[in-house]
Parts: sequence; structure tokens; C-alpha cells
Amino acid sequence: MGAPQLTIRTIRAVGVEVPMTYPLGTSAATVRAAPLLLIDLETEQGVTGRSYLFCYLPAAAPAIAGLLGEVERAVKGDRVAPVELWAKLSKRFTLIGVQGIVRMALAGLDIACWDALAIAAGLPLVSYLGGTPQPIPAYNSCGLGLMAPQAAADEAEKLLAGGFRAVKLRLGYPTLEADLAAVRAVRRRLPEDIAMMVDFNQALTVAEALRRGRALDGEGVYWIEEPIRHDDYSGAAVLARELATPIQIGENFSGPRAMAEALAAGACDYVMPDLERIGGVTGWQRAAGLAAARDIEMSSHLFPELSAHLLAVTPTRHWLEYVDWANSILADPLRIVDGKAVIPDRPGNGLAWNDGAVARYRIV
Ligand code: SMN
Ligand code: MG
Repeated sequence: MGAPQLTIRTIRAVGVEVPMTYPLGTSAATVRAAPLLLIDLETEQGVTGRSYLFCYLPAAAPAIAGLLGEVERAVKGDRVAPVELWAKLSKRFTLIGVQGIVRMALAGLDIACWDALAIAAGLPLVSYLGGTPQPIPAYNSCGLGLMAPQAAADEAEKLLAGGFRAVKLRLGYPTLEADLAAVRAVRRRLPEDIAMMVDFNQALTVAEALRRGRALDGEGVYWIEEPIRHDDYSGAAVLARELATPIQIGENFSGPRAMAEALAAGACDYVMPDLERIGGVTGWQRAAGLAAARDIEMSSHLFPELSAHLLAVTPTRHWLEYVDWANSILADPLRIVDGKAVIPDRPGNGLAWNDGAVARYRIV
């Protein structure tokens, strides 16, 4: 007997703003609390699929919830078939464009659909996708925002608790000298075998990125992330060619097509798609195929609970980005053992809400 066919009954979305253990001070803005949208896809058969989105701004949570209301009207009664649903909804939202928060809303539905299917099949999502639960190496991406060099070094040391073997430092200070001071302070404090990624969050022009990148070559930096505008693939190709340190981009790829264009342009050495921007589980799998075809290492961006399942079925899997932002509203937060994410051995993607915490932090 196969699993029952599932059909969509309702899509419920609840916005929360949860405290963060470490604020995230990027070159663009400081994030002090995480606005999340928690999504429950209820089916006629009683199976509920779950997902969550990171909204960047609290105001985006009700906006995405509103879009999901529109999505619900379009797919009520449809079969839970995420590939078909993408095709239908991409057409339906063509006029506004499947970008930005529209794409995030569709990704939220997609992730919840795959969860429902895996639950109905009685398998962890990773197994439903053809893999097996296994520990996934993670870097601790909490904290390490722009701050005084010694404070960054102190924080970096704390972030190794849990056995993490890598951390990520935010850069893009007003001067090259300040960037170098932060890198050197953290690098000196960490054991040599601990990897240190750096992230500029698009702060630089191409010329300035070349200047700062050349200064960082030889400083023990594992990758340089988003040094310039996320969509300047020809500029990024210059950097990838000229700099010895690998260039990492991808959190802003809007769908697999953007990633394909970046790869065709030679814009980076590594990729790190973001689950809600690449198009959920469906988009991720297509992106993983593109990375595999070119032998490019693929890491994840945010959503560690979900990305762990997906990296396990990504042929060129690299690093899981770990953040603890969802922990306070999850009934079973993702466990890290010896620096590796533990994929829960239970049906679905493992998301379940801590209802008391959700009520406490609710904003929408
Ligand atoms: C980041 C992610 C989410 C919000 C702000 C900054 C960052 C990262 O670029 O890669 O972690
Ligand atoms: Mg980044």
C-alpha cells in the first residue's frame, strides 16, 4: 500500500519576532531580533506539513502571510505535488513577478508540501529524497558582526562551543585597515585548523573589492562572501579570477536560473543558495544539479534545520550555515554534535512548534 494521496485544505501563517543570542551587525544593517513566518499546510487527510521563512524585516511577515492567503485560494483542493504547484503558481503570479517576497511565499508552501509528503511516507525528508540521515559539518554563523577587533576575537572563541570547526566574520568596515584588524585579531585567536569565512554583504565596488581581496589573500580566510552587489556576475568573475581566496555567493540567487547565470559567468568559486530564495526544496534540488554538473561546492544559507536534510542529498555538499534563530520557537531545536548538525530520524523535516513560545513572540 502506498501513502495516501494528499490534498491541500488550508495554509496557516503566524509571524513571530524572536530574540537572537547574538545580534548580527552586517555592513548593510544590524539584525537584533529574527522575524520569522511559521507556516502550517493542512491537508484533507489530516497530515500537516510545516516550514518557516526568515522575513528580514518584521513588516515583511504580514505581507508574506497575505500572499500566502492568495496562494491558498489558488491551490485549495489541489494535490500536494510541489513540482506541479510551482508550475501552476509561477504562471498565476507572472504579472507581479516570481521574485522577492512572492518567491519566498511560494518557497514556504513548497517546503511544507515536501514535509507533508515525507510525513505521509513515514520517512525523514532526507530519506524521502533518496538519502540517509547523516551528520552534516556546520560553521557557526551566529554573531561576529562589525565590532572592535578584540571583542570579535572573544566572541569567535565562544562560538566554537559545541565543537564547531568554522565561524564567519562580517566585514565591510569603512576602511581596509579596519577589515584587516578584525581578520587578524580573530585569526590569531582561533586554532589554525578552525576555518574563518568572511562576509562583506555586498559592501564594496569591484575596484575596492580587488584591493581588499588582495590584502586578504594570505590572511587565512576560507572564503570571501558577497564582496560586491549580489547581481554583478561579471564583476564577481573578475574577483574570482584575480583573487586567490575563493569567492562565495548565492544567498541572493532568485531561483535556479539566477544561479545558472552566475555559474555561466564564472562569478564564484563556491555557491550557497538560500532555501527561501532558491525556491524551496524543489528549487534547491535543481540548484544542486547545477552545482554538481560543474563540480562546484555548495553550502547552505540560514534554515539549518531544513538545509541539513538537503545538503545530505547534494552531491557537492560543502558547509551548513548554522544559526540558532529558530531555536526558541521549535519544540525540538536542531542539535549540533561535534560541530555537525544531526538530522532527526523522524518523519518529515522535523519542524514542530513550541506553542507557548510562539504565543509569546507572536507579531502577526
Ligand atoms: C546574513 C544572513 C541573514 C541576515 C543578514 C545577513 C548573512 C549570512 O549574509 O550570510 O549569514
Ligand atoms: Mg552572507
